[in-house]
Amino acid sequence: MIPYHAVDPGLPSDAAARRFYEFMKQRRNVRMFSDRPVPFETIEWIIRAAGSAPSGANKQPWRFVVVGDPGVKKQIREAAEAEEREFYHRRATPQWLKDLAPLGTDENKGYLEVAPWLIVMFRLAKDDPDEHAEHGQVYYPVESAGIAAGFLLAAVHHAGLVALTHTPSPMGFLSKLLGRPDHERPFLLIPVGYPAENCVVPDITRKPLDKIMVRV
Ligand code: IYR
Repeated sequence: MIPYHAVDPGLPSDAAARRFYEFMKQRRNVRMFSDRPVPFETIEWIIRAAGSAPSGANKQPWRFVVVGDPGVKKQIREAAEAEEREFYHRRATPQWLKDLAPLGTDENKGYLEVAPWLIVMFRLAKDDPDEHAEHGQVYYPVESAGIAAGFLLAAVHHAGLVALTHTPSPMGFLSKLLGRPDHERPFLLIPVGYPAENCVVPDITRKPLDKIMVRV
């Protein structure tokens, strides 16, 4: 065990918490990206932040595959759009389509080529192999990856960039296209970049506190 030192926000906790809320509520999922370049080093810092998340038994069951190559981005776009065509025209239930309508989404995913970076996040179903090719266990990998994804989105926002939590379904094509091993399972496809100049987002709201919190 080593000593733990809390951060000093320099403000009372309620003011500090409120400031962070005001910052985070500005974050939005964005589907209109600029092709303005983002340095790779920025992406590295964002992924370090994501990788600082807590995880089951500290197994850190995640991998972040960073795609900047235009040819690979094109392949991902084409494969994602093929799945999305199936989704919008066959797989989605009428209720699902109705629930998505306010977001104005469709099968066209041009942003997968426009955004300078795609972070393809995988969760590990087993730990990475050791020198004897033995895979250790991981614990709560979905919860762990979800927490790391939240850290990643906050880090993107903090850097003045935007992202989208995109889940083309099924996502198996990402394993194939990126040549990932079987113990890595596609989790989220996250384009990252600057917003387009004319970027707009759906006019949606978040539930108020009394709808999400219960005090006992
Ligand atoms: N994957 C599709 C559909 C979609 C599903 C959900 I749940 C969303 O919150 C948004 C979209 C798409 O990306 O268009």
